[in-house]
Amino acid sequence: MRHFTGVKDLGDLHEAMREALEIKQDRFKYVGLGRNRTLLMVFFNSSLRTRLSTQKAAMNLGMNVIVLDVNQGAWKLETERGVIMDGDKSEHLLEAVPVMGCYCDVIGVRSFARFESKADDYGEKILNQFIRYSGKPVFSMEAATGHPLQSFADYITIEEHRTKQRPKVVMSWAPHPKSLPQAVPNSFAEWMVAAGYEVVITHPEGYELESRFTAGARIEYDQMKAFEGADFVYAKNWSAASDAHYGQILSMDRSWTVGERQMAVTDNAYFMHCLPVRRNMIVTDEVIEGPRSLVIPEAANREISATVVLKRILEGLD
Ligand code: AN0
Ligand code: CP
Repeated sequence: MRHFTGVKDLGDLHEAMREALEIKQDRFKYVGLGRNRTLLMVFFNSSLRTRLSTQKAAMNLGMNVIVLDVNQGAWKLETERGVIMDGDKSEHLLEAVPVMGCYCDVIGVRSFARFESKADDYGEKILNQFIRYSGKPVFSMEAATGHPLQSFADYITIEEHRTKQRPKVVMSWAPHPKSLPQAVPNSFAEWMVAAGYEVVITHPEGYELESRFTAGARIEYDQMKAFEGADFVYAKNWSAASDAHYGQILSMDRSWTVGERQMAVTDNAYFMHCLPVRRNMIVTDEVIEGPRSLVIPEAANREISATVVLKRILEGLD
């Protein structure tokens, strides 16, 4: 595998799952693979889990790791070509990216949607500049439209806990005070359909995701109806994805906060969230602390998904 930006890059999901379980049983099995190889992790945005789990994954594979927080200590970067750089930005991404590529073998990039232009975000402008100009394999650590390392970890977590051949997986929008990207729900929808599960997405009107991510899932605007008989509930906030309201908050309706009322109509569903989560906005204390909450196992599986992805990229190096 050269780059990793979405589910398509992994190929057969069952094979990926087999590798994930193999690594979970012995996470240092491939420790020789990354010898004298360097991972550079570039963060344009904050992170707790991705930062730690990806670094741990690289260490499992024997790699060296460099972390760059672009907004803390690096030069402010211009991303638009053709700009007269007489403002506060000292360096252009078009030089910075190939320079970063000089010092490493693999690059992980976190660059959230900026909500300035839907075309730029949905064209994955920043991630694609890394792919094009770094000369190195690049993987997404959450980009503008997807968070595949998270969805891979979520997929592993569901496979470990499902008791039915084809579980019902419900992704529910929930309220949040700030505009959040669609990356996590886009990827989750795409992966769950690819996994072959019964996938239902519920949200207030106006929060429709792009159909290229949700194709194969059923949209149900009534949250309680959506939750009926669910085996897994995945809560997440996202902002509007439509051209007319891109990046906007259209609802703060706290009746959508996932609590005992909604969980009561499920088939004793597990609760999932990628974290970080705002308690009593997205989910009540009782549900996230309850015996069916999988938020910590999901986070733990981030190490596993990242190890599989890095292993595959290392295997593809010359
Ligand atoms: C981010 C998001 O919703 O995309 C990261 C989630 C992994 N969340 C926040 O910014 C709170
Ligand atoms: N779930 C996740 O990606 O968390 P971080 O934003 O803390 O990395």
